[in-house]
Amino acid sequence: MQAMDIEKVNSMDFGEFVDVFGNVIERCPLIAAAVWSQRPFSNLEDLEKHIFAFIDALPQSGQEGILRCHPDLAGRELQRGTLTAESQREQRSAGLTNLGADERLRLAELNAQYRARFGFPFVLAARLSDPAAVRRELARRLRCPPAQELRTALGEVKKIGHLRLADLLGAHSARL
Ligand code: 2AL
Repeated sequence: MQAMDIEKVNSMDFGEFVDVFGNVIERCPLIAAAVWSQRPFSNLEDLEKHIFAFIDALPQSGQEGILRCHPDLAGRELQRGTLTAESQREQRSAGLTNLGADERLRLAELNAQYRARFGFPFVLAARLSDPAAVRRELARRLRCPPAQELRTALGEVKKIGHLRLADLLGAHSARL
């Protein structure tokens, strides 16, 4: 999709806005739906601020729900080809789409341990990572206290959302 400016965003009706921004937070179009009523936005950062404030204001169950909407890294959905377009691109750029069978199995084991310990999937901004770093972070975060881990994971959700928004709004454009 072509990069767009903030005037264009502010002129979108509800349906268009949710179509365009519904996956800024993976599989959570409700967030875009809620934030639409807070327009006009002054710029990309302002739109992002409203999205993040919505996440921060959720009860813990809602925040965990957001994490649970994320597919595993190098998991079954990648194998089956059922990832969202954004997730597919991120996992590919992290080198997770062409792992060897051993490495995939090792990650699946760590992902399963993580999910068993915290009750939600391991989330990390894949575009800023690579297979070795994913494995290292998974092993490290497995040992973190649950309250801290929830905060870390939501921070990663925001990094993913930031990069997705930047793609949509052309953050490098002179207009912004
Ligand atoms: C993801 C994903 O789908 N994209 C990304 O950057 N991270 N999933 C995850 N479990 O971390």
